[in-house]
Amino acid sequence: MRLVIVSNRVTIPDRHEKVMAGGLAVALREALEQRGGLWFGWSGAVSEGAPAPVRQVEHGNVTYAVTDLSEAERQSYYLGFSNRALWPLMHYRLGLTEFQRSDYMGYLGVNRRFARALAGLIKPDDMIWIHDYHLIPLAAELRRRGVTNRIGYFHHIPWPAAEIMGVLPFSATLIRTMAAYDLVGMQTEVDARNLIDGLVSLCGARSDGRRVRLGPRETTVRAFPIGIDVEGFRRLAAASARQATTPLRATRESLGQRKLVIGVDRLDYSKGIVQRLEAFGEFLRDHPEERGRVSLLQIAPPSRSDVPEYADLDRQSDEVAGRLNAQLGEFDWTPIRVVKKAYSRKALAGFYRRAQVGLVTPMRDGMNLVAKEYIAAQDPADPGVLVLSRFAGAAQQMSEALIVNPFDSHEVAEAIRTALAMPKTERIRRFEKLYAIIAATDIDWWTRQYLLALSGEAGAAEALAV
Ligand code: ADQ
Repeated sequence: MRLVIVSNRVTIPDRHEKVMAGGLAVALREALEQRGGLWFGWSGAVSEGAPAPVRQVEHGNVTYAVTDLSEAERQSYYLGFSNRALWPLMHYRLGLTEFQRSDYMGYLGVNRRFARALAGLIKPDDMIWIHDYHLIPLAAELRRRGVTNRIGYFHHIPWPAAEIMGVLPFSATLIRTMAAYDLVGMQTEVDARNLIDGLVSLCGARSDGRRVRLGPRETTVRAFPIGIDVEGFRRLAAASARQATTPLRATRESLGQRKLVIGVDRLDYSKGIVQRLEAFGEFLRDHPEERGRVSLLQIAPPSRSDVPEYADLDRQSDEVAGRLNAQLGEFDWTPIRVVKKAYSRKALAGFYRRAQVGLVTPMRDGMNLVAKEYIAAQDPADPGVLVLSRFAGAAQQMSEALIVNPFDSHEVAEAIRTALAMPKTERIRRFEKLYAIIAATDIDWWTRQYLLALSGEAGAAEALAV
């Protein structure tokens, strides 16, 4: 069966591309290249003159089919409903959730247009795999056009409790469209349960464990925790440590013997970057003996800069880092370095490996691939320690990390101290367990599991579960 992937953004690879931020893009490209197929979605460009045509580009065994959005569509579907309503709501940030009826109409309009374009590209036995919150109603729109193929959906971000989802106007109408899928994949069991509860309590569905019946259709809702290419990333990190690429060598030279704590995130309020900087400041204030001995490197490339809440965060993170550096720094020591740019996978792997502590403290996160990348990049003979938010989906699997509540800056500060002081034997013990779990549930495992379940071989998929 040919695989058709649909996601909001499609980046057609070019030979010179070195830098790629965004967990979704990284994970999917790897999956599709292994199998071949079609990848459909927004080109990332804006053009007027509706409806925008679909352009197709062949690249290896993958066909990329992309369409532009009009500026009005970008505003309503992408910036408005997806990123100012669904994103904050699904990350439990009710105070940041901005609902506009016209944005919702734009969101439905783009999903309808995508369905129309996609229906013409689908072959009878294609298996369709749709990704993420931008495209929730896409399967319902495809079904309306008579598409009977197996259609799956994977939700990369948290799915909140029904009480939270119920805040969204039209939530029942939107959630109901989930029943058009044969399989819905969530990052964690909690997310899966929340969706089932929502379908039952807001839409009147009936459920029997993982299966939900709404009208004539039956949908399976299950957790498939996403993984990374662990072995590939481990090799990159080892090579990066040997070769000392330019940014890495410069970091080494500028740090000297100092220890390094690292944070790597898109600049997004869900990632808890400002809270993390404050917690690091608290750690230095509470433990003055550590001053001058350790620095925090926060790598945070800006994203969604034309959403006002992101521009605020950009300013706020500069202010907090500047204030803490001014209060705590010395002429020859800068406590916090914030670098707002993207790096190659190899440079990133090298940074992780050089860092004694990986600080992954989102306020809420679907999974968080950085937690897994940090572990994959460690030197097994002298590994660093992962400090991980209990509100990242990754915490469900990675219980040997130091698990913290990111809302409690004192707890995070103490975890940094514990991590820096942890004896090597304990570091190795924790690392080995963490590495084993991320290696057993890597990106190959994830795609295999999901596609087995979507193709109807659910029994086989269950047998693979760990
Ligand atoms: P994201 O919110 O983008 O993904 P995450 O899972 O952490 O979050 O993935 C970020 C990716 O971007 C990582 O692979 C990281 O290496 C890369 N990246 C970040 N900063 C970078 C930089 N400066 N230079 C280069 N690369 C950088 C969403 C959900 C997550 C979920 C993923 C996958 O929000 O919860 O884990 O999808 O499902």
